[in-house]
Amino acid sequence: MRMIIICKQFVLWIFFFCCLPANREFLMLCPRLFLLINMPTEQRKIIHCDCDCFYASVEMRDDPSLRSLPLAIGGPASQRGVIATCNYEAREHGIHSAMSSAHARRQCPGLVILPPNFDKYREVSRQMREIFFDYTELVEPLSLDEAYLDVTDSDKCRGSATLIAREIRQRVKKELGITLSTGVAPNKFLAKIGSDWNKPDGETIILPEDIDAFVEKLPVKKIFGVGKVTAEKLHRFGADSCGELRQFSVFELTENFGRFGGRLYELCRGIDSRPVKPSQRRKSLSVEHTYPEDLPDLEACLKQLPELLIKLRSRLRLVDNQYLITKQLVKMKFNDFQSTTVECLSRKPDDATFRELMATAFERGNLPVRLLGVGVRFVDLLEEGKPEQLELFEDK
Ligand code: TTP
Ligand code: MG
Ligand code: MG
Repeated sequence: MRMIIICKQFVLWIFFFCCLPANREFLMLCPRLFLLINMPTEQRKIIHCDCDCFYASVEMRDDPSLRSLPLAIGGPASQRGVIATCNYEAREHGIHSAMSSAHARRQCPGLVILPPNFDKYREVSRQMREIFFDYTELVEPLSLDEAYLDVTDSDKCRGSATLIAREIRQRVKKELGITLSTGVAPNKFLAKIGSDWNKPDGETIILPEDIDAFVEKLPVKKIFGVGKVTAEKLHRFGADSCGELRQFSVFELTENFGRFGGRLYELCRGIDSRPVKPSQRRKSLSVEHTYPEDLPDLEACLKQLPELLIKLRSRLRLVDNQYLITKQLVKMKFNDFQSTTVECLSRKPDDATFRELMATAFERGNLPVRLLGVGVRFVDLLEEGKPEQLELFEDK
């Protein structure tokens, strides 16, 4: 099947190049050919996830008294600082990213400005990626707070991208204490627009049959790569919406916008064939649980271990066989919010060692426990270039 598709693309490209110099008018009359060539060969299911006011959300989670206040994260107003982000409360006062802190303070005198804590944001980002990896290995992070997921072949949530996105939002809220918005669509372009469409804590689902109507009304400014200058140029052309942009041929657009013209021609029709490119593969896999009531002692923690290990095993079975386990670990967060991770070298993680690691972790804090995690670290055999079977651990 894949061979047939590749051959189809190949034949179409040859045809396209033969026609190009000889008969431009032919292709002008035949724009469908251009689309046919650039059309993705299979129907994809892409989810774009983006956290809501990310840095501010993490700070509000750790200090809920900030929730009702206009809050910004950035450099101090007294030292020519700049706002990195702000919560939605502050946005109502006109505060936004990249604004000078001094200006923001003048505009909203009650604004609380906190310095960023990048270590904390990186940790939340890592935990969020672990959640994404439970649904697919095809995760392409774009920044700390956003990523594309290709869930075309995922059998989680009965294979429904809509349900996967919903479950991810629920899990991020419950396990990490922050909200995120998602866009579900057949391609990256539309999924990214979708995640921004109903922010905060929102979802947008764009089904293949809805693409045409959705994109037609979309302002050209929403197309990535269309900045102020291009938007003004397009406005002079009489194209403020994607629907209006469709009246121009691919040649008119490339003549006026260079290579980007071809992209514009596709995007204003909702076509984007870029694949999700996982830029980094997972380095660990863990299962964590925050308990509604603190676990008072080590015995109570050990009682939770079997359930955590069942979940860990089932997730390990889902990852492909190109990882080699090198370590096993236990994570513990105490009721004073201090957390600790204890790990040891291990090719075949076993329950007895998990119990020992848990005891060591508990001794470090000796306080009631609010979160427990168990996991493994990997060597990525694809990177090492020597595929080897993943070893699932056995009970001892
Ligand atoms: P964004 O996802 O662009 O913004 P956001 O998550 O704060 O808000 P939204 O709900 O609109 O998605 O960026 C993610 C983080 O990156 C943001 O929390 C802070 C940081 N950032 C900067 O440091 N400078 C900037 O100019 C922007 C836009 C973001
Ligand atoms: Mg964001
Ligand atoms: Mg973002």
